[in-house]
Amino acid sequence: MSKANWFRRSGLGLAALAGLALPVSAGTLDSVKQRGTLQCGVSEGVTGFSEKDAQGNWRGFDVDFCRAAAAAILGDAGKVAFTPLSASQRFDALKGGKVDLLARNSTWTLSREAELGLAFAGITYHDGQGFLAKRSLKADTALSLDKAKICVEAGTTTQLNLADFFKANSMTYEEKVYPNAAAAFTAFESGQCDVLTRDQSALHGDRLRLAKPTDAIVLPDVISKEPLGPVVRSDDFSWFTLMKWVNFALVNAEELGISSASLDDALKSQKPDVRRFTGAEGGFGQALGLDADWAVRAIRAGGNYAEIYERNLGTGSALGIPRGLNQLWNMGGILYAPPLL
Ligand SMILES: N[C@@H](CCC(=O)N[C@@H](CS)C(=O)NCC(=O)O)C(=O)O
Repeated sequence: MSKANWFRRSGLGLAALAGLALPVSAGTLDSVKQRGTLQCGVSEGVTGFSEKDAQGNWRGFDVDFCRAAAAAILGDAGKVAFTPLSASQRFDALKGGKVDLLARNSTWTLSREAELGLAFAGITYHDGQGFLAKRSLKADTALSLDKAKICVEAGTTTQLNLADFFKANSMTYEEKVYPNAAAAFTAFESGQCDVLTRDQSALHGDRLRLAKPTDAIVLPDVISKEPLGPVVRSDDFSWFTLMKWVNFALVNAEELGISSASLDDALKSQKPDVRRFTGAEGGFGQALGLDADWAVRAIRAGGNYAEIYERNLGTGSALGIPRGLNQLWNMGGILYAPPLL
């Protein structure tokens, strides 16, 4: 891959290319414990995933992952410092040690692991890229977007997939690139482009934010796989293991029927898998460098996967996105967590 192309694919900034973003060595768990705060990188505002509410509190699906991790490690879901990061800033910030964890609607790709030295701690949301089109364009599928003006954010898989899709379908488009999602949205709203392209989950929120939501439609096509998940540096394997198991604990809790409402019953349960989850058996907390009840604390923070999903993205939210692929593997979806064994 040419240097320019590598740069483009990686989304890395100049600081990292110049070697200024020095790798941070192992020991993330100890640093977090000493500091007493988990530093979590989130988006600058993606409805349902991470955004500040009217009171200035961070809310969302990614935010709740950070809180579950802080509760598992520090025993307090409030001990998180959130750093909003644009798409182009996010991996430099993680590599440079500005954050311990990135939970920022980031897609797991080969280049981000092999070229940037990062590791995805599993998948928390199976997404895909879509298009929000002005109704006046009269497009009913992505294949009718030939020659359209399309707004997109820099430093994203979105920009790369857009190019691939038009090339593969022998179509052309006029690309309008913006440094962050807010600028891309404003440009779309003010008519600088006919189409806005983003992960489908975020497009539904964008449409609702338009002055007249009925002026635009989310096209049915999904043109990519966007497996979103938490990201860490690849030089700290214990931290990577811990973040993976926070993710798996949230999913396993749903599968085991352990929710924030039923935690107290779970603590009395005689079922072996539930006892391992609560730390009554197994000693897995210690193996992770945590207390025995780490997983219980993660659930107490904001519930299991289903509770986090429904509150932020599903039935309990304005977005109302059906679980779809993000349903458990034994309920018709593809969400599958290895067992706590
Ligand atoms: N999942 C894709 C796209 C993620 C992304 O950053 N999308 C933009 C919109 S295309 C966004 O949500 N930006 C929010 C922000 O800039 O804070 C990736 O990892 O590259």
